[in-house]
Amino acid sequence: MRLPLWLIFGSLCTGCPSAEVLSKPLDASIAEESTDEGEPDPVPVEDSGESGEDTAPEEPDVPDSGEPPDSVDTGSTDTGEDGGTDTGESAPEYDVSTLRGAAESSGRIVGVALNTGAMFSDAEYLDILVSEFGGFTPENATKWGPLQPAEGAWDFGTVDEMAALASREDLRMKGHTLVWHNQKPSWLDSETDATTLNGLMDDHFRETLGHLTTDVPDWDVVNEAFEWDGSMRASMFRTILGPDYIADAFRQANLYAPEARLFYNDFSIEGINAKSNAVAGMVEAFKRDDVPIDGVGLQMHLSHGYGPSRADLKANMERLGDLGVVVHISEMDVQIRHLLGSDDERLLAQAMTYYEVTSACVETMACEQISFWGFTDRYSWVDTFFGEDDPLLYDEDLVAKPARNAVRAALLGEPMEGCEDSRVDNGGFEDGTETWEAMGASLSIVDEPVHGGEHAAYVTDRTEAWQGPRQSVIDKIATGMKYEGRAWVRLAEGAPAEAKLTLHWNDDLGDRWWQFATVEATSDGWVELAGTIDLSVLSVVGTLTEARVYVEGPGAGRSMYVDDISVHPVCPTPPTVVVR
Ligand SMILES: [Ca+2]
Ligand SMILES: [Ca+2]
Repeated sequence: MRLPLWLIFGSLCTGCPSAEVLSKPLDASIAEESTDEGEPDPVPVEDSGESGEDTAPEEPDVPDSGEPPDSVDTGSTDTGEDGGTDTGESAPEYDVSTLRGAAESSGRIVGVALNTGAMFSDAEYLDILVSEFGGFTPENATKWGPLQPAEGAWDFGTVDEMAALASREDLRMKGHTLVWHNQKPSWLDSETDATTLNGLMDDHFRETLGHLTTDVPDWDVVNEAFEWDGSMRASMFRTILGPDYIADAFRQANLYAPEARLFYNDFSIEGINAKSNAVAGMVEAFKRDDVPIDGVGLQMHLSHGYGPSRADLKANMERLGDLGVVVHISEMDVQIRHLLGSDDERLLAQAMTYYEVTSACVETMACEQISFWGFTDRYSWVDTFFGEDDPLLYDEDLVAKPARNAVRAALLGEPMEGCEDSRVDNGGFEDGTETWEAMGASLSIVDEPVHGGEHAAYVTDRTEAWQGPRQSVIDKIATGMKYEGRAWVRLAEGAPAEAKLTLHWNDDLGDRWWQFATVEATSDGWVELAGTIDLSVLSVVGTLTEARVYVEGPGAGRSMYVDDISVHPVCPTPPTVVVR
């Protein structure tokens, strides 16, 4: 229940980059801090299990990966042709109980990062992966370092196994990534000569793309080449080869894999900002200059409460689509360790972020694929790099979380679950005064007047305006959530007076109150109190020790009736699914 320091600083800094800036230094800033380690691999699980050299497993009896099946090539989707629909009568039946089927029902792919260690050691993991997902991206195995650990020596053992898996299970495999400033082989680091580096890139592209050919129909060619302000990252490639290295890499990749679709991939280009403007500008220039680019991957490493809005995501994906490329959400995960409150509610908050992003995808013609950077909290780079977290769709016991069900619901255009129940119990006082207290006043139950049901609360012996029915919600709410609070009030007698619906909580700043609804109550009839509690991630500082909802009324001596108090989470609007 402690707020991380970076969040506190974030809250104080008006000019700070928010959202993803704080949340997502994934491949990027982390690695920057350890630049000279040959492999600042951000994905610990794989490495801890088996480090680069020994990843090549025994050869099980899998099909020869040199013989790619048709299914790997095309899967169920066609390439970014806007407007293409394939839901005619001949459309296959989709098992929409799985994420894969739910995605395929609108012509999309749902993918996942495939963890090398887990692939070879965790059968339960692999069972879920092949039933839930329609594609995968090797988490590390197709990066330059793991593929070519020594100059001129390629190790395709692991990726051949992966290609065989893709073939066997009809999964679309996406290579990641040919050029990146991280996880490149350490022997490359000392290179300073442009001609030599060009030659080494050419070798790597030729061997890698030539070996995998149609096993891997999609490739991230260049990863993370831009900075926040839209300038180019001063990687060794940019520094040695000059600004045209990205276009050259796409041309080279196209030379050796003319059938493959080629992607640019980056983080914090999800919404419209200086960095995504630079990427859009690059795509536009590539299209103009006939540089072969087919798609853009938005990594989407998010921290709940800091991500771009659904409308912002859509606008960005649509403009990329208008430039003639498909869009993949390529590495999504959602950190929640900074959320305070009930664990169930924290997982619901996370599910909402997954739901919003998935909704943005299915509402956008250009969005073809949504992939997650792993699917189970058992294996995630987030915990090691940021601290214990639960960023993915399944928990550590491989049980589906609300996030998984939210993704499925959004893929199908269905409402998300979990927002139906009020976070206060017995809000209609049908079970007497159970769960309620009156903060020093007297609380009793009447059957006349009532607003709903058969009973209402009657508050008497009031000596303070704030005395009214109160209930703790500390076990039921969390930061990062938005709630709609409602209550009905009626004065027992006398002139009209204000009534309020209030949230009280205690954190490191002490006792804090938020009167989120106010109304003029009368003795003539019931009036409604209604308001929104936007319990953003910055609302609470430090440790949350109390949280209570209560109704305030007129001054001392005056009595009031209260009924139908509710606090409901506000759920995202279901998407209108655009079929590709
Ligand atoms: Ca965890
Ligand atoms: Ca009632």
